[in-house]
Amino acid sequence: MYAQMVKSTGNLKSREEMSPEEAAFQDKVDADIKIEPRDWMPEGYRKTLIRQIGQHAHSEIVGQLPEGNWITRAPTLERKMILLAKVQDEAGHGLYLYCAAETLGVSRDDLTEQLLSGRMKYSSIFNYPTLNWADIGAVGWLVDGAAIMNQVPLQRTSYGPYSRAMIRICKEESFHQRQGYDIMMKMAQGTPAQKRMAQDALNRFWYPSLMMFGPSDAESVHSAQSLAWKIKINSNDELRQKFVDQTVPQAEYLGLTIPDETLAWNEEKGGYDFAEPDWSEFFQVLKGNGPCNVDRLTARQKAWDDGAWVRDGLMAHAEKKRAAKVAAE
Ligand code: FAQ
Repeated sequence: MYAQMVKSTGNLKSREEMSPEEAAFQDKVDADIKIEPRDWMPEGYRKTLIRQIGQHAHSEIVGQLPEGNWITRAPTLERKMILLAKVQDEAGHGLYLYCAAETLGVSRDDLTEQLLSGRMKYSSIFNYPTLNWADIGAVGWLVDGAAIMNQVPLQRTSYGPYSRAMIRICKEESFHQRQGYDIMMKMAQGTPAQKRMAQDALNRFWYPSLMMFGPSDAESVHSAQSLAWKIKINSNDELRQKFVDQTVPQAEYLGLTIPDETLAWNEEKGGYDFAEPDWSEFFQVLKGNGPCNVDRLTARQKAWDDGAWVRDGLMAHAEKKRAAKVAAE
């Protein structure tokens, strides 16, 4: 349905333009039959999946950095254990997703190289700093909240390995969102200074969280084709609207104010009217000019360089085993 409303509609092939393989592939997708690694698939489908799954994997890995920064500074032992578990989950999510991407014929090393050289993106949200403990609450509540809104439908995505990875990931994301909301609840019900910190974190993370869903449908380059292939199940604007509708009552319960004076319930559409984020800021962040882009990539480059001896050791061990096997034959 949304395929008609998004930017790239003009590039979609009609049935008549499809080759017999493409038409048979589209029939499978339309019938909700999962596409598996050995099945025939259009090259564009494979490339789009590598891009989306790879970027998603990078987001999980880079997404550990803003929170990892606060593990040593968590206010209590319990909060530290919870945050540690959450950040470890994110590493696991990255690994499931790299494995899903590898089934499409790309190696994890290649994906990492593309991230470090700036040829592949990761979610814009992780280029914003976490300045204090309330920000960790806001990340869990809003960033994981937005991530779940996007990822729950992706459990039904057409590519089998991606869909199965998302089912596992979504189970853990719900706990992540709860832990963030729990931090916000404690702070919002705390001292006036703590409540001010919670409001300030909401003020800073609200619009970057809305940007997580991607540009408006009118500007989304990939949506029409991705929706037709069921790589994406919902359009960017549709998910952004659902996120706002879900989050406003949660903010009200906390006694916090969404930083949007235009926010108003629209009876007719059955959802909130809300202000768009500053899209010029979004595109600047994508170009590498966000507050933390340089820090994030520097940290990932250092991790990659520091891990070189482990990779070299594993390769040497594999080579030794291979040579021993050949000698025994
Ligand atoms: N950031 O045509 P569209 C998490 C790019 S959750 C950066 O609409 P598409 C969990 C897009 O790549 C976050 N770039 O693109 C966690 C394209 O550029 P390209 C990760 C963005 O793919 C929580 C261009 O703009 N989740 O990590 C963004 O159809 C807490 C045009 O856009 C996923 O990746 C953005 N926000 O729709 C971890 C979910 N938005 O590639 C730690 C899976 C758009 O042509 C702590 N991905 N771009 O150069 C998706 O659902 C889609 O890829 C969208 C974008 C919806 C993100």
